[in-house]
Amino acid sequence: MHVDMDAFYAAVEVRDNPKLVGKPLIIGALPSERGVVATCSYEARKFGVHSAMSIKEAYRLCPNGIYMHPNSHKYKEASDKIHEIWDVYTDLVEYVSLDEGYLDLAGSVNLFGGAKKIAHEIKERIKNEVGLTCSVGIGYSKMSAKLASEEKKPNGFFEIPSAEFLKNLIINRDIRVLHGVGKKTANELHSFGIKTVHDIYDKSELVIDILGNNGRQIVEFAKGIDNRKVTPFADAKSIGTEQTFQKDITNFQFLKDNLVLMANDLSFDIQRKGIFAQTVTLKITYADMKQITRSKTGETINYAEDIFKTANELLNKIERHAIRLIGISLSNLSSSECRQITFEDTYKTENKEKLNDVMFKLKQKYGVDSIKNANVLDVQKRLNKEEK
Ligand code: DCP
Ligand code: MG
Repeated sequence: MHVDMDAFYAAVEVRDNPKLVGKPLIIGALPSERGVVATCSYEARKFGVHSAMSIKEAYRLCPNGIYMHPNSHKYKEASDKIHEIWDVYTDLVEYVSLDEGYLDLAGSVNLFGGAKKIAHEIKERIKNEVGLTCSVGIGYSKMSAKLASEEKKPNGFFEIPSAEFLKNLIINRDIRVLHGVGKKTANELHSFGIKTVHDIYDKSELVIDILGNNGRQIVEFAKGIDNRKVTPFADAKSIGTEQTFQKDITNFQFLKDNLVLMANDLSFDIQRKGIFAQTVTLKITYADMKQITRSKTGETINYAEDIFKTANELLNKIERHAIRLIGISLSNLSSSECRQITFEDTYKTENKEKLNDVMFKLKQKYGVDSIKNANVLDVQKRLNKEEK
């Protein structure tokens, strides 16, 4: 099963403010600021606004829309509740993002009276308990389930029971419908006259000639063959967060302060999922749009201070020009800790662990803002002042 929330960030805002119901709502930044559209309500989509478009372009298309900054804490909170509902039905859940996931129901489907029943129960519970709508797809594979959930969006339900059914459904569609065919691959294939899934059947040898192994995969997907397993979160490749600034930043203390907060958020995020990261990557976009990433791989970590320490080391090594965006991502994720603790460290480590544990539990129970380290408070104060 694939579940995907409808217009997720926008839907949370509409839920919390009835004045927004039925309005074109754009989440990302205000029209006077720079930034990109994170998402928008279906009403705004009618004007051609979509995710990842610049706010400037969105404003040109939809000048009467309502523009808002994202409230990430709120979305995370909603997402947690949604994930908890999924977890009732199976422990094989692959959380793709805050609002999207795959559920392998093979082992539990009979227990709950069938996949269709589970789908409707999940929709109902998310509506009643979280106040949001989602689209649910049932399939015989990951790709078919995902396509099924997209088929009747928003508030949809659809089932693709077999490869035969899938093939009939997509045969005349653009190749972009296939998993693994992004913009770049699509353009390349288009230039050889391969536009629809049908063209892939006709010219499968050519697809393989052009794209090699990747082409072989795409031909399989076109035939409805997809043996990918639902892999629970620890197998996800990376988890990250980033921040685009309203003005270009040359003040490195300001950047460091932002890293502290990001490390704090990421740490809570991965601890909640019970995972550790071995690689920390710093992503920077300079004012001239040049992008760089710098990574460091070491012991497995999940504490905010360890994430910050590595990110900060990486920041100290980069060229110092004006910066437009900064981000941290964590990868090489695993569900078990693996690090060397020296004998002298043990006492210190134990205390650190106890403190972390208590703080983590408080945050889980009362929200991420319920308890903070003094350094995080300091940073927040400094950043608030800076913004004023
Ligand atoms: N998101 C983002 N930037 C993007 C794409 C998405 O910040 N480029 C965020 C905002 C979305 C959320 O992730 O609300 C989920 O992404 P989806 O692609 O599932 O889009 P929506 O849930 O908003 O809409 P849909 O109903 O099409 O699923
Ligand atoms: Mg969605």
